Amino acid sequence: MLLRHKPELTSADVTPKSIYLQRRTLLRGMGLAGAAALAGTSLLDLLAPARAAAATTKLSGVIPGAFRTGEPPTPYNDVTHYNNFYEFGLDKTDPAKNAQNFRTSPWLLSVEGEVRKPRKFSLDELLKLAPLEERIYRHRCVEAWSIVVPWIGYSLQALAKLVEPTPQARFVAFQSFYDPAQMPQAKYTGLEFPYVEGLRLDEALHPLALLCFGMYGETLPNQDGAPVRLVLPWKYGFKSIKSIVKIRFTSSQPPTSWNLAKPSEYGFYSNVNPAVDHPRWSQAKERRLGEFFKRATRPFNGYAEQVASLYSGMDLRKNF
Ligand SMILES: Nc1nc2c(c(=O)[nH]1)N[C@H]1C(S)=C(S)[C@@H](COP(=O)(O)O)O[C@H]1N2
Ligand SMILES: [Mo]
Repeated sequence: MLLRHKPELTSADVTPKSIYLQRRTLLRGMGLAGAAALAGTSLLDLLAPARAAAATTKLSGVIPGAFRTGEPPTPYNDVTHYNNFYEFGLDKTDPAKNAQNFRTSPWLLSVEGEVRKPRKFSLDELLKLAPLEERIYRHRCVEAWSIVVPWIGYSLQALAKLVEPTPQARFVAFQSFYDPAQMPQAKYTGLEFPYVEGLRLDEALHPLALLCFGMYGETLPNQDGAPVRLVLPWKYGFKSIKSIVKIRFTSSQPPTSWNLAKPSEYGFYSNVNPAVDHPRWSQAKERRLGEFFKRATRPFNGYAEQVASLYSGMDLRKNF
């Protein structure tokens, strides 16, 4: 018998966090230079002290999804200790420290606005709404660093279908949780809170747009947007809003946090575009966390084949 179909394994099967961490401990004992060469990791990464992570749990029943870049995932420790989550501070190392005691349970996500069936979902309801897929996406921050992450979730489309958007729905607005008592660092960052984001309806319904609950086989660490966030791999990282409590379907274009803060630097669309520089730096190259040399940034972060048609006829210099 020919075994033509073979199941692809997910991170939960082969590379749970424990193995990432065990491997690091092992390598540390081998002598740094040799270990770094063997692992293909940067010396800086190995020299970093072992760092605590907020509690996460394994997600079960995760199936390999259709979108899986062949590139190797960025080490878990880098993805969880180099974050932007301004509610928990300005520095990349702040969220891992300051989000540890963030309370993410119970959690309610309200889906409302131009929909026939507005509804509040508990996290358990959300986790059962559609099969959980592992998708390995490239993720490119506007600050020119990038990561490759095995995310877990399903297309936002699945949730949208359930609430039945009305014909008036043309955009989708997203809002993060905000509690100044749990997030005392937020007020020093210069952004307004709660953090808000938005998409055109067709962008939100694109199969690549991921409603995300986990990564590397487990639930999201707090600093990465627990318990539920967006991941939009063709857009700059700030569009991928974390710790979402509200999704509102609207008839007009919603405000977005970075556009409110600096409209000359951050537009509504924010598609990854190496041809359009940020006013203060080039967007032509990026540094993958854990690597030394920069690599070229690709149009739509390498997802042009899937998403470019959403923007046909639009001037992407004007609509940045
Ligand atoms: N609520 C909220 N969501 C947010 C942010 C934030 O400050 N607050 N930062 C954004 C930015 S700028 C980036 S690059 C990504 C970072 O996601 P990561 O830390 O999981 O890599 O989250 C985005 N989502
Ligand atoms: Mo970012």
